[in-house]
Amino acid sequence: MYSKRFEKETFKEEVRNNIKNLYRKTIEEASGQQIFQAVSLAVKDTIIDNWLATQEVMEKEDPKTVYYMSMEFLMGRALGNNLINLTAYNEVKEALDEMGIDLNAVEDEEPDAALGNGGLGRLAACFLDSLSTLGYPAYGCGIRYRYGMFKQKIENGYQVEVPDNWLKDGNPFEIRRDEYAKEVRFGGDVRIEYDPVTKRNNFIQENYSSVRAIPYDIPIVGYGNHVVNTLRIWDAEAITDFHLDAFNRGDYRHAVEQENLAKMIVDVLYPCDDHYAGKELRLKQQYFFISASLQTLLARYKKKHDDVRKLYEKVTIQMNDTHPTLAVAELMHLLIDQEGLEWDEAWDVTTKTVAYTNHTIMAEALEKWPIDLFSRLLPRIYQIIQEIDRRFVLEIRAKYPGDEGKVKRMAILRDGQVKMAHLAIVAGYSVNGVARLHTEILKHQELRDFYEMMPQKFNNKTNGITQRRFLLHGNPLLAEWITKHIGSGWITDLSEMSKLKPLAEDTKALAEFQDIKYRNKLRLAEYIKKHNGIEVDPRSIFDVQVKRLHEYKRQLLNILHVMYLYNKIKEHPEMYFYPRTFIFGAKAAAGYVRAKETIKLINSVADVINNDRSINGKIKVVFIEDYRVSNAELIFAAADVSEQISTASKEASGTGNMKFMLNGAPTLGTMDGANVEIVEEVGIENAFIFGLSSDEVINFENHGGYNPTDIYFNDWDVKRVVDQLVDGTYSNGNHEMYRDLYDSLVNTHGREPADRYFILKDFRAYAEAQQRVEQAYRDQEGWAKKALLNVACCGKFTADRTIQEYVDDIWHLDHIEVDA
Ligand code: Z2T
Repeated sequence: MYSKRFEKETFKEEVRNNIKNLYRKTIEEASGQQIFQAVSLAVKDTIIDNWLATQEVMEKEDPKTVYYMSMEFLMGRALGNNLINLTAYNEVKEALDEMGIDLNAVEDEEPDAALGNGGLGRLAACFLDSLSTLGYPAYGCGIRYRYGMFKQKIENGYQVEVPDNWLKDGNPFEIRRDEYAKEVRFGGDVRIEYDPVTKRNNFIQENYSSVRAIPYDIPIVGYGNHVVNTLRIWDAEAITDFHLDAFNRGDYRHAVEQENLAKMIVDVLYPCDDHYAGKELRLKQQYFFISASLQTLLARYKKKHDDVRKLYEKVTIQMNDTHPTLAVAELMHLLIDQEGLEWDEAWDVTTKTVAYTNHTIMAEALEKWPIDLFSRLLPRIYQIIQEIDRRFVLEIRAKYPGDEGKVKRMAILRDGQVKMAHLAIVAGYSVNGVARLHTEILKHQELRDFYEMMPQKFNNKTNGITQRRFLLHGNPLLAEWITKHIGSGWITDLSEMSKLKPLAEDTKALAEFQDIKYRNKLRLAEYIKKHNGIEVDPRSIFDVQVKRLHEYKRQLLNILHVMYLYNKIKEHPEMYFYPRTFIFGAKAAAGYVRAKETIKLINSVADVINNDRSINGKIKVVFIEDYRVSNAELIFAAADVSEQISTASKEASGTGNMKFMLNGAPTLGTMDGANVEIVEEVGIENAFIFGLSSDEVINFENHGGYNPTDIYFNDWDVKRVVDQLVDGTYSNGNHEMYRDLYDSLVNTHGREPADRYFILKDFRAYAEAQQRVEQAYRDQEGWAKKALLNVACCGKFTADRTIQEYVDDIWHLDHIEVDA
């Protein structure tokens, strides 16, 4: 429709035909899900034309391509986004209207593709959108989990995890590519065999188990440019034929084991955000998709080139955190054992091809695999890592003679573990953090030994988000208003938002802007009414914290402050107080007890406060069930205040913070992650900043922490809310329900200090910043101005800018153009 001209009647006919052929039904008889499938297939038809055209250009021009390796791609829904990027949203909406079909309702039939936990996975999705939109050749490589991120139900205030069977009705946008299947081998042993002809040792893996990796391709549509890149995610199937003949003829048990291995491997996404669980199955998942992806990448390269020593001229591999770091050793393995390169040649290629992005400094996220587990599962890969480590340790000793501390701190193999971050840094030609502050902390704290030894590798790439999904699609009212005032250039050049600045002095424009926020708040209020049964006042301040639940993100600080406000209102009913709706949305990792307790606490506080008629609805607390990409789009559009209150130094970047800014919600936050850069862009007077600095936090940490009991015993408001965790106020008299949260604030636990995340330390500063928010909000026009300036100054935070920096500084990709 878009490469061809959109033809409304043809499109309608296609939808009708799809329904007839797929379901033997008329439109009137078809279910919502069936209409979604039929519409999506009609849209896919057009996408495929562009996809083929892109493929043809790539074939002809042989451009340098990035392979973005990630265990997670948090894509959300595809239909609406594809229509937006095909610039056909409004036309299709109209066509469907004429058939009596509401496009919004059709979109709501699509399950989110939730193949990710949170920030890291969503970042990968935003990056793919920008790569296509900017016209850069790219593959996303990942896993086609049968079950994505769990669905969250709230039962009696507690989180209950429900399996996410997202493929139940089929995914209309994917294409299975049987012809590109690859075998992936696990376990067994390595036989070393001398070859007198080549005078080399050959390394032969034997007695292994294997699975067949089958790719599914998903189109990544660029905005208005006919470019369609590919997200390739791998499914696993048992190999039932040849393997049994080769080594284990008639070994039924082995055949069953392989069948199970295949089923298990892609079964489910590990729901741990920022946390390393050390599970063997996770390592299998990592090797599975890395091996399959690298085999394909190499095969594709060899179709056009006969010298693999120059791989890096056409290919770059970006590793999204350490999860894909096996790519280093697998590439070495393929180059040496399959392509016949010498070690030094293979190392030269590998270290010019792979690059690494770090996403956290949290120690509990570091991947450190036990050597026994690792070497059993991946015997050849382990040998290669041993050799990489041996040579690296020699280098350390050459550079720092006599300094065994360096070896101890930097070796890849140490204390019976394989340290994946060290491997990624040693092999990577680039190491980047995801916000300026984060990169500085990496260079001068967490990774300082590596930075000292190889400073040229280190660089920063501040994260970004796609305005196509999070404004153009998620907030159509604001998108249209912006376009009315400054044109549509912002859709592909977010720096154009600065043209909105003069409107901050235009009373009429400010009133329109505010009215749009109000209508978006009404839309969210309806959603809340429908899903929570809670009435919220769209005139109240919508104060929102949505992100994964984590102690360092300090949802506990937020809810303790709500408890504190409630105490104040109860004590001083006459107190002037601007009505607030505190909105939370968060999934907790299934095994993270304190995080789950915090969810229960938020819901209990909500129950008590929302049902207390005496406070006249001045405070409402809402916990939105199953926070995910699709409802996030509604939430950002409706937010007045963006809560970004992590303990300074702990949040590598944050990306939700940018989505709020894009939708005109000022930040209430600490000087952490990308908040620092947000404040720099918008001006401190248009944000609400509080709390310890990262230097102060790190300083406390390096000197044994701080003592929260001083605060607890001296600040009576603080003591009161902390005590309310164990006095039954929010637990129907049960004193034990929140004991663990109470303890985490005031007692040490073994090596864990009391109030590790400085919640009590920052409490007063936070409460005071919240006061400033209220003061500012009372001045409606002043607030509108701040909110509008947030939109006007958000240009830096587009993923388009981030991707262009990756291209300029790291990837050096060729640009492609695809004609209609
Ligand atoms: C994740 O979402 C993030 C970091 C991780 O470290 C793992 C996961 Cl699943 C291993 C987040 C960061 O917490 C967040 O600050 C950042 O904005 C995001 O990655 C994208 O870089």
